[in-house]
Amino acid sequence: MIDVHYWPTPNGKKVTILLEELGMPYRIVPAHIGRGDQFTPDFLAISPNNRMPAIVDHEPRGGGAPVSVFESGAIMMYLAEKAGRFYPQDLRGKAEVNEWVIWQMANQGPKLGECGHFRRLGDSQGDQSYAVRRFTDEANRLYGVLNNRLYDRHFICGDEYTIADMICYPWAVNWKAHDIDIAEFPYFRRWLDELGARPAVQKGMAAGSDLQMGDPSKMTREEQEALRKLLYNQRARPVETKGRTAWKG
Ligand SMILES: N[C@@H](CCC(=O)N[C@@H](CS)C(=O)NCC(=O)O)C(=O)O
Repeated sequence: MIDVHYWPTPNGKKVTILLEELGMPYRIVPAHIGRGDQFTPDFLAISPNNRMPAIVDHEPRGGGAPVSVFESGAIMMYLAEKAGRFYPQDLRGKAEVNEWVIWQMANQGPKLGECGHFRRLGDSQGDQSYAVRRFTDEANRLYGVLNNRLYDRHFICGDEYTIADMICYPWAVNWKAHDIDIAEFPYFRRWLDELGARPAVQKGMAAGSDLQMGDPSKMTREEQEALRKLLYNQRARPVETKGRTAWKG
């Protein structure tokens, strides 16, 4: 059984899509990021960057103690490797899938995340026009990278549907929020439609839809400000010393 520490965001849905595609049994453990669950000692022990998703595999290959993994890209690699599916293991095939998984983690996820953030912000924190333009241009560039890639390929890494496709899908699907004119990217659209028709993708995308952050427009000003601070004004945390022995060299 796999525990998925999860909140229904694009980064979380990458993992539930893969688990649904694999038909691997899993249990959602809600990590309510608007309430601060990501800062609890138990969560930080498996995900020291205070971000979900994270998994705990209670039946790792070869037995032994449970294995925890954080960072969605590492989770996708771990699960696909365990199942022996959606992740070619030959030298060339693996290098190519790795490239696109890392592309997603280092480019598509962070840049589209910032694009959405600044576009949603409005002017409550001052003029954001430079940031909005910067990240909307980056979003456009990145949709173009996928569109170009999919011109002469069925899937991102060729004929085979892999974790590279699954990891890109939950971010790509939000193209409207990134001010993308989808007509500009027909090869990307063909891929998006094909993935969106897969029952496992639909189930993975719907996972945890009963988990609700709460509508910010229905919150008091104090509640809105507390949520903003919790998520958007994070600073370094003091080193946790309880139960740990300092490295002496
Ligand atoms: N690179 C990480 C990013 C994960 C991430 O940003 N998770 C967000 C939700 S989508 C989160 O946990 N946020 C909590 C916080 O900001 O404190 C991954 O792909 O796993």
